[in-house]
Amino acid sequence: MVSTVYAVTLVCMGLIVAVFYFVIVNSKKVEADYPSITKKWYGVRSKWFLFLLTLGIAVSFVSTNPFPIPDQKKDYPENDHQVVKVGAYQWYWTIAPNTVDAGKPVAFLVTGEDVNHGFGIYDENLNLVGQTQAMPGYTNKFLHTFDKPGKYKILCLEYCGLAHHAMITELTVK
Ligand SMILES: [Cu+2]
Repeated sequence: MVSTVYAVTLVCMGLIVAVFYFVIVNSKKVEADYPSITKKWYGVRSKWFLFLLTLGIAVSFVSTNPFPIPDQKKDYPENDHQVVKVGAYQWYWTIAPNTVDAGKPVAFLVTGEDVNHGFGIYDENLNLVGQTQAMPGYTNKFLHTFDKPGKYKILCLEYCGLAHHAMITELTVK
């Protein structure tokens, strides 16, 4: 048994020595070939890089969409909108007036009266139309023009305590 182990060990050591020998001998040969290999593959590499760069720019260009929210300064000239004052409380909204006209810009002046809330406007299918933070001590202005008349829902978008889920009110767009 012991002699078998010795024999196997010797054979394995021999194999390892053979592998090292093979690698050392052949590495000298590869070193000699190196300039021709690098010349060829550096060329391939720079072409591949240019290809990926072009592809990246093209994909970015095609997949970039315009920012979905209109420019709050440029697209809404000062004093040319309906003003809606919004207060967020635990756990209800004050919203005055709660009826606005479609097709005319609306400025929501939003503040939090106790803790942080999130003012979120949803359409009848509960798709988010727009949102801003309702923060104590700040009045955030959110400008939006409603295209379609209907009953819009106001939901709180920031967890604000026990009855956060019940902070729902309605905005009518005529
Ligand atoms: Cu809330």
